[in-house]
Amino acid sequence: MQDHACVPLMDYQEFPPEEMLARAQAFYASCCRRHTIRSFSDRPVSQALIETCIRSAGTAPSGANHQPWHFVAIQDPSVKQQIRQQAEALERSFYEGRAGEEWLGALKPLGTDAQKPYLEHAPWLIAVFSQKRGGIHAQDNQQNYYVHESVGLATGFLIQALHQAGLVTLTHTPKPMSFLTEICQRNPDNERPYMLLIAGYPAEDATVPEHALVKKDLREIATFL
Ligand code: IYR
Repeated sequence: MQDHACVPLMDYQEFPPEEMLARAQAFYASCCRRHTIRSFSDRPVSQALIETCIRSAGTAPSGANHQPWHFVAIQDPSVKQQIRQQAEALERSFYEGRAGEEWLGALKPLGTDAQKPYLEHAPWLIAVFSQKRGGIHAQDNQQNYYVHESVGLATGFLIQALHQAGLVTLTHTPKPMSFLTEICQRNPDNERPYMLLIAGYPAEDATVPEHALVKKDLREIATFL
């Protein structure tokens, strides 16, 4: 018995089976062309484009549809400069020992270090925040559920939306990220920084580490019963 309000599913699109496989293959091919980039051009990107990609992120499934996320999209050079300063200070202590040998060893093939010039060069930084309390309306104050899973899904949607639009991204997680709460002026009692995405065009000499091209085979990531 359904005692909740519903509307008929009106926008589902069915495709013929051959077309389905071709569409899945085309999407997979596009996913294969997505690379995490650490060298960005300073070419501007319109706010309208970023807004549309964030709208896509906002369609992600979430616990009780509470949409427990907030995106702060930053193009202001002085805010980007503050973020770079704080992130690089944290990263210096990370690379100078806090990370430990095993972690530093795992990062070696990526060639990362404490220098994060892209935090100023890239046209957009998008700080993703998770919310402990909320609801389907922004002003609600109910418990949120599966917050980490929900925000992870929305962030994945955002990365894919930016890629499909023709931009490149870097997922950056300085540790701890609490400085983002202050710089972005978010409420620390309810919101936690989840991730910082850098978005823009790649620099002309952008590279992809060979290490990042190694993807597990289907048989290693999936089991069919
Ligand atoms: N946050 C650091 C270190 C780092 C950690 C992981 I795990 C990576 O996949 C990449 C980098 C940095 O941004 O350099």
